[in-house]
Amino acid sequence: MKFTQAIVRRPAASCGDGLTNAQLGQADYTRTLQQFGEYCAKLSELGLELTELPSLDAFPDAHFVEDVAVITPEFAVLTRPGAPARSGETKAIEVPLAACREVKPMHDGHLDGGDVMLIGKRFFVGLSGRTDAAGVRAFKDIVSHFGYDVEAMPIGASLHLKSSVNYLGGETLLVCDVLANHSVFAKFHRIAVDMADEYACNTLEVNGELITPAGYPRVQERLEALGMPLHVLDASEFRKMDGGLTCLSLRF
Ligand code: CIR
Repeated sequence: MKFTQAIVRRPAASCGDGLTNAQLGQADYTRTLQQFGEYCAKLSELGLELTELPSLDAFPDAHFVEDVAVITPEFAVLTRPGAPARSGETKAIEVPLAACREVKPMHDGHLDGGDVMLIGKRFFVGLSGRTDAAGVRAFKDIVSHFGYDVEAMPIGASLHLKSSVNYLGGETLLVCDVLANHSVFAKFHRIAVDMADEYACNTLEVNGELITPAGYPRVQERLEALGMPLHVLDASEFRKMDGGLTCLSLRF
């Protein structure tokens, strides 16, 4: 899908207080802002026009905007995030979303945008600690009206589906080995990644170019072999908070 725009949210000074299981220490605010700035600059360099929303101090995870909405060429779904601490973030994204798409709010269940991977007219949705069956049904009720299919799949212990698998364009998936042999991915060319490098599965494709987190040379080497332009960003502070490169923006 060709993207022209992205919505991002500036991290709040409270960002180190967000939810995390990473056990890598607390995110440093100054470094978070620096890495966020580098991320935004990279998206701009790749041709996206950015809308930067203000930080929300009461919601330390709110800069992970990907979880509160899913944007397609025709509409935007306002999700119902699975973590109670994050449910209030949706209110703050409604108006910016409405400026770009017709907004379709979910009314039942729970679903995080990090569990949603769109390929063509098919959504792959992870059943996770954040996204439940009722959420998948509510999401499907909305998207099926626009001709989209939904394929739901349990993802095991990872936070989100896109913590473990991301679409790189063409027929290619970058996927953690635990999900690589799942039947729903059978027709794809799969670059299987060792669980030790799982964080690098959260590599972001933007208009034929890839942005990958620093520190994963084995994954980087395999991405280089694809021949796509590859950009490496330091995402250490986001990683401490269980967040990755896709979570930091909504592209459309
Ligand atoms: C959370 O646990 O909700 C945040 N600390 C991280 C969210 C990351 N979002 C994503 O992977 N889509």
